[in-house]
Amino acid sequence: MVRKLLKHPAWLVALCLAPLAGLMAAESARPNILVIVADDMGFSDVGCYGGEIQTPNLDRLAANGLRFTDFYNTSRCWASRASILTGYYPQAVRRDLLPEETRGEYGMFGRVAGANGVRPRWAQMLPEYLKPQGYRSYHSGKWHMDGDRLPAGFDRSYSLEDHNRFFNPLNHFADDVKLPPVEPGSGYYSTTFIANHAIKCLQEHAEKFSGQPFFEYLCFTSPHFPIQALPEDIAIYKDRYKAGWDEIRLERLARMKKLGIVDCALSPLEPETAPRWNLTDAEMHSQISSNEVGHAVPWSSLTPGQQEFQAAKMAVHAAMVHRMDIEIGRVLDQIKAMGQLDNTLVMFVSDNGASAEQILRGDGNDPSAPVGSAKSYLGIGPGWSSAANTPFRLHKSWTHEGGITTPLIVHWPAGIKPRGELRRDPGHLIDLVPTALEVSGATRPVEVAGLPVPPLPGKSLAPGFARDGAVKHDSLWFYHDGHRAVRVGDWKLTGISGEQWELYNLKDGRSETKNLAAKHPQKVMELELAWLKQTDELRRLAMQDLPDTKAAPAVDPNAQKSASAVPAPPDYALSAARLKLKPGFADEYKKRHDEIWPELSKAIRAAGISDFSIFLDEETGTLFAVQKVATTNTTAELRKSEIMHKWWDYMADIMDINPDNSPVRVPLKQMFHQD
Ligand SMILES: [Ca+2]
Repeated sequence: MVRKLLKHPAWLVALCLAPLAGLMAAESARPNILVIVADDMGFSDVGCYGGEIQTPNLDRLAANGLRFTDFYNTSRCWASRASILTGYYPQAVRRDLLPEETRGEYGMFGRVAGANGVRPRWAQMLPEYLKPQGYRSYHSGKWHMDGDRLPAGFDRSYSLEDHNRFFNPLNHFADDVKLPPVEPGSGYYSTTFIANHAIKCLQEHAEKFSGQPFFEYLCFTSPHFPIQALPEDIAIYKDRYKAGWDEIRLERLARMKKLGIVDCALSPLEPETAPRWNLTDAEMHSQISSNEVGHAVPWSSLTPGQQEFQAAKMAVHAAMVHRMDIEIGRVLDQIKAMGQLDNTLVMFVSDNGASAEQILRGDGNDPSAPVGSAKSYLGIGPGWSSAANTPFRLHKSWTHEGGITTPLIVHWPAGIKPRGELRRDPGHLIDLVPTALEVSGATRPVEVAGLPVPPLPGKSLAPGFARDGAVKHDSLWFYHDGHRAVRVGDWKLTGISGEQWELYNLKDGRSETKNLAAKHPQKVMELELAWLKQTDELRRLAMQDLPDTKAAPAVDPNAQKSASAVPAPPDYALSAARLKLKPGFADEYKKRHDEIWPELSKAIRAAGISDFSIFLDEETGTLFAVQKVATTNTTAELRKSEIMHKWWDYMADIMDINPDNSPVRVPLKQMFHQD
């Protein structure tokens, strides 16, 4: 019989509410808030980050505000939106998958998580927090969250839920009510329509609610694939990209260095790496064009026909960003006409890096349709995605810098004195909610529906408005689709799914070309532990309102379909340590565990070890320490990377014993889970 004797207290993310000292004068204590989100836009696409695309409106915001150079998203659409709106890492609110769940939509012992995940009730969205401060909230554009907009606290919403058609969407909603599909050729273009909706909301606000502040959440679907743009915008760029992606990357890097955005070498192209769900080359050639290219190969290796086709695609990408900037300008003009531009906190970000995806959805691709027109369905592919993410490595969905870095332009003349400065403090989309809370004076409830509301992991950026170096995170954590990373100061540990960790000192260059993992194994271990701790904590948060695993939904053995869709919890956990005890110790331990535990837990906490439980097997007189991160399907993966061995040695060291020198599998049915 195994009896649970000890349970460690949960490891908590540090409470990160910024000091109120960063607040500006009373008159700007309740600024309007405008969050603008681009979709799949690369780090260096806009002009003020080194791009050749004309973005005068964003450039003007940057010149009169701030640009952050080391700001991060989550590398994927829905995950980033969860962070922007809730302030949590997406995994904490079941809006992205944890390591054991990478191959399916069902995690958390049968609860849906990921792109279709449902937030815990405590994970409210920003409008709910702003409402008591008198804010009215408007949403215009992409949503990609669970639930509808009005129940989340928005007063008005235009939700575009068709990610395949820029000219004739089938699925879109006004104030959560479905609208009729748009007829092809009716003059609709989503980027313009989304801005029109925002302007309409702001006009109504000026008419009826001018005494109240507003929060406008403006989410464009540009330049996400399928690349589709207005012919007049495409015409501006039709010859611009004939020089090819290698040349554009060099041009961009030169401008970025001049602007002070980065100071590093250009990462090499990675021809072997493309999204695993992309069409094969053969499929691309038969279904799209014989001139389609599925890999980031040198531009000079392309045929003239390929070069022409590829240059035409990038002209559409540029046109999409170009039009988005024009529409942002129109929204800003409306705010200016209301006399509110000075006291509106504008924050512009991209939800992930540029995308290398080349797939077919929606109505598919008509090979006879002009590139970028309504009937074409194209993605820019890995070559141009690498250019859009200059000078960084890889693309949307990876956790190398190209996937997770976003521009952040902040503009708020009434609240930010510096003009045109750069901010190098690393930050993350989880910081936007704390920032909005601080500038608005809003607070969050301590409890929702009887459930405690966990502290936010992000930091308010407000102290950074005055000076660089004022916003410090202990660490920033990343996980998506098997790729993972953690950044602590200038150090970054990152890994491609199924591959070894890579270690970089970003101070030496953010292009991640010099892997220091072999040179600094201690640093690898230190950062790995930081990543594991955070992973553990996010799992705890995601599951804290779920039933105990013993009460997980039963899998009907006769229902094969259901059994495969909702996997049962894993049968075994890998014990990090197995301690052979002297005879008689079991009884003594049981009697005295209340006094032994405080000492033991103190030592464990001091060593920085996170979630685990200790179990006593009375029959064999064995003490097991089971690290919670290992109670998953990823045990094999973790063991491969030798994480378990490190934990094991760590435990042995702390507890001053000699562990049995082999990992042991503990049947879960013999264990009592944490509640
Ligand atoms: Ca996206």
